[in-house]
Amino acid sequence: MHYKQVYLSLGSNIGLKEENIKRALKLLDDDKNVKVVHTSSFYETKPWGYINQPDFYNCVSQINTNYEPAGLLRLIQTIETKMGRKRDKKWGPRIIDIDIILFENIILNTEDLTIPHPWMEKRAFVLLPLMELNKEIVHPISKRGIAELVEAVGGEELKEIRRAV
Ligand code: PH2
Ligand code: MG
Ligand code: MG
Repeated sequence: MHYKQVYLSLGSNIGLKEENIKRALKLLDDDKNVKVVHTSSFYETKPWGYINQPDFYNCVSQINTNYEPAGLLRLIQTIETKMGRKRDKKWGPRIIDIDIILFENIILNTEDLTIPHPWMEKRAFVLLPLMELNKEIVHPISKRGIAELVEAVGGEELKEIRRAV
């Protein structure tokens, strides 16, 4: 089996946020083609993009998988639906959101999937947990290192995010 290394961002801002993320990680790991290898701390974060909604819990997990990107996306959508996620307002509140951030070093642009995740370089709630997991990460397109990306999102964003206890 050839396992590929993938980073996922998980987020929840409805109901029991921490439990929701843990359940999603369990459902991912239950799939025989996915192994959840490392998970960052959980962070409590201010809503980004559409700000009139509850705070989020966010984390990043590194998984090994032998799915191709489209197959992994299908699994993610099945899990999101099973957990009660509605196909909802863009950037609005959600029970669970699982996004593919990096998939090996591939660059992919299809109708349903853009890898690396198109907003990853702007989002402290993705970059900080990602750096916690691996300080060697380099963005496959911009070639910028993770520490440089964290620095670039700046102080204000980083102030809004703190480790959940
Ligand atoms: N997800 C969004 C929009 N805004 N803000 C935070 N803090 N965390 C998220 O996971 C998030 C968001 C759309 O997926
Ligand atoms: Mg998503
Ligand atoms: Mg998202």
